[in-house]
Amino acid sequence: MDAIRYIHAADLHLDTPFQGLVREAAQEGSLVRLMQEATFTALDRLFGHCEAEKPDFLVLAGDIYNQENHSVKAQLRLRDGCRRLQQAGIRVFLAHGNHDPLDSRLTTVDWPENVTIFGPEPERHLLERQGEPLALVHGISHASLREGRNLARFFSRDEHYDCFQLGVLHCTVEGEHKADRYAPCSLDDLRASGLDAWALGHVHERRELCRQPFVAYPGSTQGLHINESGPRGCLLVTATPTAAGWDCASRFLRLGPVQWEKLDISLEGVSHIDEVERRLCQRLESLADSVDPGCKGLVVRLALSGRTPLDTLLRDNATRTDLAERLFHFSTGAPGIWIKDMRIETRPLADMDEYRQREDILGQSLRLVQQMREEGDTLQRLGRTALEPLFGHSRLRRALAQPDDAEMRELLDEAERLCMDLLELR
Ligand SMILES: [Mn+2]
Repeated sequence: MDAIRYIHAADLHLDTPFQGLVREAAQEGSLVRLMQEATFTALDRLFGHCEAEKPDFLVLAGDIYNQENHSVKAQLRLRDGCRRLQQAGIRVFLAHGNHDPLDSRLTTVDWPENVTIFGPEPERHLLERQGEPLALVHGISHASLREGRNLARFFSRDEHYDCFQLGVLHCTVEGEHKADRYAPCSLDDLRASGLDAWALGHVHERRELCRQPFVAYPGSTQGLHINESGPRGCLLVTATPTAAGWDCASRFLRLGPVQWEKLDISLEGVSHIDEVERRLCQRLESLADSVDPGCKGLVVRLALSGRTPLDTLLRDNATRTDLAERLFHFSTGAPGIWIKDMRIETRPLADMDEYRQREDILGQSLRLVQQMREEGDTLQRLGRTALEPLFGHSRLRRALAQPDDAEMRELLDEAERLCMDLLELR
């Protein structure tokens, strides 16, 4: 038996509008167009890689469309690409996920013959090479928006075929994403199927969960928000037969042209605003130098930290606007850099110990802050009381998530800075 090669992509979220971002970025036309087309550029690159690498087949493991009512644009662009692959003799296997379940409103698209769309019940499709079985591809689509079934348990190896067997599934492997329960399953469920490999979708971070069977999430093809940073793309998997089963190795291929990044910049001891500008420019330049040529745009969150006498100045909105304006020329570079926002997490240079010893209300407040920092219980007790009007409110309670420990600590830091700003006589 020969090696088998397939390209595995998932979570394409075609036609994601990036509305909020596009509204904010109104001043820079080319970046806006880049964003609006980003998920489609990723798709075109995916088909380009298929044509160049000539894998045996392509797998799309769910959340192909961003919305339930898949846009006509997205469907037709996908169909165009599948036609290209038909010309190249490449089969396409497509499963639907929680963002694009089967019961959602589908426009009638006449898919070319090389495309297989999995239905709501498990299916198996045989691929042959020169009349010999090459691979058996198992798959299923989410039937509805809230697919709560353990779909992995529907899969089992077909012993009639002595060939590579792959499962295609949009699911949450337990321990990966605690909060959501879309088609949950465990790694043991996947192993129990007896399949040689799994091409999964749903988790937007690229992750290899197991070597044998080979279980992987390729991650989103284009980062969708600031928490999906770094290059995004698909996996080119090569499965080689060995005495002990199939040995799989994957290679990452970048697809999305827009990359999200968070830059933490320390201003510890910096006392001149020129130096702030210099550091920001330097970091943005080295970020731009570090990315591969497939990155055409960077959307960046800047977080400024450290103890600096400029703390108060930096907290002034006008300062942030002025600094952002000074960085605007980066937007026309290659790649173009757009500053999404600037977070000020700096602290004043003051000698906090000295302040804490004062007998006035500022000293008392700062001592209390320190106590809350050291004793988690006090922070929880006093903090929860302070937040009670929000979380006790019948309607707000449903819209807000309770802050976790890290968020409570951030709130405490913020409160400390407010005390310094409001209670210190200047
Ligand atoms: Mn998704």
